[in-house]
Amino acid sequence: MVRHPDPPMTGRATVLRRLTRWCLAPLPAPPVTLRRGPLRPGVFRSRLRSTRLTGQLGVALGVAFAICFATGLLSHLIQHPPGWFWWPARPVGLYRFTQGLHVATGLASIPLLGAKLWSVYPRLFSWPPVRSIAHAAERASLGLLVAAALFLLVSGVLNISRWYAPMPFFFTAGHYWVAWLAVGGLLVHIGVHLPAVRAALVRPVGEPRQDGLNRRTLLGGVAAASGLVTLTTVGQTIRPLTGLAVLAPRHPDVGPQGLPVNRTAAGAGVRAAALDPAYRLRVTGEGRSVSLDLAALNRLPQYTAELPIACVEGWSATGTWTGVRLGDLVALVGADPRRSSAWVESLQVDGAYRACTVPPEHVGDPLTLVALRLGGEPLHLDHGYPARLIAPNRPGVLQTKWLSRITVAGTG
Ligand SMILES: Nc1nc2c(c(=O)[nH]1)N[C@H]1C(S)=C(S)[C@@H](COP(=O)(O)O)O[C@H]1N2
Ligand SMILES: [Mo]
Repeated sequence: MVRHPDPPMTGRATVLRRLTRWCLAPLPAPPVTLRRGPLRPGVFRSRLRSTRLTGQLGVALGVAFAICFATGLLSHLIQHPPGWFWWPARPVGLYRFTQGLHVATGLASIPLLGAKLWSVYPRLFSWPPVRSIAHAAERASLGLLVAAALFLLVSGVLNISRWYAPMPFFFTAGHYWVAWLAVGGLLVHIGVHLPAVRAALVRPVGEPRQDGLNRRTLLGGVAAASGLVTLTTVGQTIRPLTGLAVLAPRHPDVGPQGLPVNRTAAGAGVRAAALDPAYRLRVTGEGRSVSLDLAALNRLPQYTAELPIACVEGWSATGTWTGVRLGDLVALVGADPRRSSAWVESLQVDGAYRACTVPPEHVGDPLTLVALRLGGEPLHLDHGYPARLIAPNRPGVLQTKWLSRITVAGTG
């Protein structure tokens, strides 16, 4: 009898089955003489640790990370908008809220992550260290998740403290890409552990009370720590809590004209150009161009708006800004503000925040100003004298100071 070869599907299925079996096959146990120190049996005795505790901390941490990731991704999209993305100019303080939430949930995650790692770290020393290839892969992905989560929290804290020396990479790019690694690792982690966590979260009937009480005390302590971190930092964006913000690196009312300064004129190397009597703001449209000195800017209709500076670093503060509507300048060169975007450049020659694009929603918004005054006085040199951009619902990095040129482009 002639034997036919297996049809291709069956062949592939066999390979898959073999691969799965190979991945799950128990590996030979390492020699018992290696079982020393924390690898000895019964070293970790705390009765506080349980799947239930780990699960509850995991749920809290998962929620905090999800909010942190969503708000961080939003901030990234606003700063680097792909074609499909759209961000409105109203409500005025929406970005202030989402970015405040990003930094607050990140900070509140620190005690949660600490407690969660404490609750599971004995598993690092489980015996045998790897049971199978699949087990090794799961441990590796968990290692990646823990490393990514620690990286995000540490780099985030360094960023809001404006301490860049320990970060030999561009903060925003590193923070952004590692967030994707963390999300991938988190999804794998949730997929692997969901059944066990779900079972442990449904309290088994007749669970001894005293254990539950201890666990609750611990959870209460962790919640209190997270709450305390939030309470002592969130005042950098919520004005009535400013007095409590002892851990916040920035205070929203400390700085020239009662407002913090992110980068000074000296730091940006623009002092001379900003103070030069020959200063002009050049507005260029398709085929038309105007050049305005400070007196000419002051002669245009002036408007006042209460708008926050909402820094990506989590601090924010409201100012009373007065100046010319960006839409009026765009109209001066014959363009329709509601159908134009503007490329706004600073006197600053280099640096990541020397220029930005203002999309039509913001160009056409009556609150988007080329501000000449703050709190009724001419802008302080460090707040962008002679003229700066201030627009509703935008990250601080997009509120360009020391404007030199506005290039208008129609959007059809
Ligand atoms: N030209 C220029 N504009 C800039 C910056 C900068 O570095 N260069 N920093 C931005 C950032 S990150 C913030 S938060 C705001 C802060 O404005 P303020 O210093 O007036 O508070 O300015 C923005 N405008
Ligand atoms: Mo900022």
